[in-house]
Amino acid sequence: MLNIILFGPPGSGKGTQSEKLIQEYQLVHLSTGNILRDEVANQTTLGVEAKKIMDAGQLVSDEIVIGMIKSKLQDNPQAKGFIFDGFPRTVAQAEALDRLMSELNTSISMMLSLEVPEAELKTRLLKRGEIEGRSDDNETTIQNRITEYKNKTAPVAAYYQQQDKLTAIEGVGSIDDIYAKIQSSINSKL
Ligand code: B4P
Repeated sequence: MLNIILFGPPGSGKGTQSEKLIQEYQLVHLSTGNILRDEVANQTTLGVEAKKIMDAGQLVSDEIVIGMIKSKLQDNPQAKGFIFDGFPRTVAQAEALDRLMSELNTSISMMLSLEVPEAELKTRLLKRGEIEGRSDDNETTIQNRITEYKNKTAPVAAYYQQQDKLTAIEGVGSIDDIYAKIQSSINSKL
């Protein structure tokens, strides 16, 4: 199985590049952000709670997102592999993912980390806020999301570096140029 983690700060292009990857490599796309936004849109009990946390720019609890990923993995027994987009975001989530992968007799193949300077992240997310009206794409929430990333999510890269699975990708430039770099990283490991 090909199991890829697409990693990076908010606005680094994880969702954007995932769309291209799933088409080419026929992987199942698991975006915890999208799953949570579906819960919000459907006004489930989880969605109502999650909306408050997301609008504050904080991370939803590990227990909830790990449970969501576990159930999506069980829903896709025939998958050729998975692309994890926005998960894991804490070391506890990374450890849980390793356990879930080993229960499926597989493992994480690689983590691709999109590197983008903070000023560019803010510009992109403010622009998306104007275009799509996402309630967490405003100046205060964006700053909180970046702070949460630095404190809780950035250490996840070291976790995969210790396993020799981390590849950094320069995430500034055209979407197609960035995708070409991702493609060549994946193809060199296939
Ligand atoms: P996510 O949905 O994961 O939000 P994100 O990090 O902002 O998205 P992404 O990084 O994928 O956006 P993209 O760059 O593609 O999470 C939202 C919230 O959900 C979190 O804050 C948290 O509360 C919660 N959550 C999610 N997962 C969680 C977890 N595991 N644990 C706890 N809580 C969790 O797009 C950004 C913009 O940049 C787009 O407009 C795009 O068009 C643009 N863009 C992309 N590439 C570009 C490029 N090369 N040049 C210019 N613009 C580009």
